[in-house]
Amino acid sequence: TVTTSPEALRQRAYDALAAARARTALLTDCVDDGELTAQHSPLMSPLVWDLAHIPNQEEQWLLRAVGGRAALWPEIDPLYDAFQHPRATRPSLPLLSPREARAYAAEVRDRVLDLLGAARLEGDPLVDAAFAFGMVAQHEQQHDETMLITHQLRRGPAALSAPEPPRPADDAAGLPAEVRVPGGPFTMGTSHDEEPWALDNERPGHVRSVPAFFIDTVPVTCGAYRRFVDDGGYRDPRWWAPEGWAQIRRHGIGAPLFWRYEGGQWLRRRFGVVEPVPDDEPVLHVSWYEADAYARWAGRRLPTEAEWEKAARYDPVSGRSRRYPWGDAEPTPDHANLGQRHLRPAPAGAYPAGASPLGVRQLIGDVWEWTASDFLPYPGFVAFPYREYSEVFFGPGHKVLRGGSFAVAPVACRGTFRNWDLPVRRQIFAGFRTARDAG
Ligand code: AVJ
Ligand code: FE
Repeated sequence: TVTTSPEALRQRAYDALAAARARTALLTDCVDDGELTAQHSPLMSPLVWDLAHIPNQEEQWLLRAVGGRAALWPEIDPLYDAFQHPRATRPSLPLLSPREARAYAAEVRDRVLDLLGAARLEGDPLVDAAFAFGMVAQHEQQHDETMLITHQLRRGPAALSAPEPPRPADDAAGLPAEVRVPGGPFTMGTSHDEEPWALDNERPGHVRSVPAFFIDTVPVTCGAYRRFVDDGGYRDPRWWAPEGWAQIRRHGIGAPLFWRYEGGQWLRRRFGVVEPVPDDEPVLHVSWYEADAYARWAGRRLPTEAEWEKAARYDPVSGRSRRYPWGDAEPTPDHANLGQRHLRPAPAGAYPAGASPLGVRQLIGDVWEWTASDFLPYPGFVAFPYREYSEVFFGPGHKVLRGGSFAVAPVACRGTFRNWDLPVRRQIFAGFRTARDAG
């Protein structure tokens, strides 16, 4: 089911690298140098940090690790090591200027394309099926999503624009609120044979069993979430995990990030524009604690990570797990809202062609979905190619998110893809859906 000819893989790698670079340019050419070097929020790096971190990682993994070349500019490595400098302190580092960062990125990319043209794409796990090239394209796209979060946090007039997402499907109003997923085993995770560019934490594939459960057909909408807010949900400790209650009290939180109540209605700020909160759109910018509290208020719970993946991939007819809810084919604009094609989630009930075999919608794209689960390794996990991608984050401190937002590129999104973050995090493009036991 997956492309395997070396020429097709080489082309796929070229295309993935080019798409990532075009998006990086889109995100950074629309603002001036002052905006690139400013810190728009202590939660984020200045954009110019990402602009040079991207080629620095590309140089380390492709030119040095795969190509065996010497470092182009070894003294800058520590500046762009995410573990050495927290985001809040990055503006005070002697970073490359926007012009230097762009020149560095172009020089690295020129050499990478020469390397890709000449590399034998087999024999070593780093180059097998162009893995390292795919990993680097995914890395750039992940930082593009991070830069889009910085755009959302930035004050001032909009710098980006995009067409509106599709309307809900004709049958959306008649969809059942929830779907029953049968109990029993299914295959969770994947392998490099099935998914050549899967990252280490998605592997290995293994059998999991989950009891039967019900899961929401679509993500929780702003309209549903507003009822929780209006019902006093943020003032009642019954719904909240103790640490979540402490966070909302400490910071005076009473609604999703970017929402405000004004003139008798809920408004939100979205990429520099203030607009009424749209009732039919999946809710965004809630922490894990807010998602958990809403679910408890609604008499439900968050799905576990295994439940989410079974709902997304399990085909009850064949018994096998698909690459995506709709099948094994790569995402098209008919399947899912991905790649920053739109600057918002599509309304609940859109993308009927992207539904899972059991009829669950919008699992891929629109909003990252918080799950109940801690970020943990699968049985047999092996860190590859570096511990700092996944392994150092395993543990109860991070919760898993699944499915990908409108800001995730197709290359960094699939039924097995795992994201994670702190349960207090709100600026990411995260929402959720709820579940309940069927028994
Ligand atoms: C997987 C999205 C949590 O952005 O912190 C980027 C991805 N890792 N550079 C992050 C990543 C190294 C990572 N997440
Ligand atoms: Fe990075």
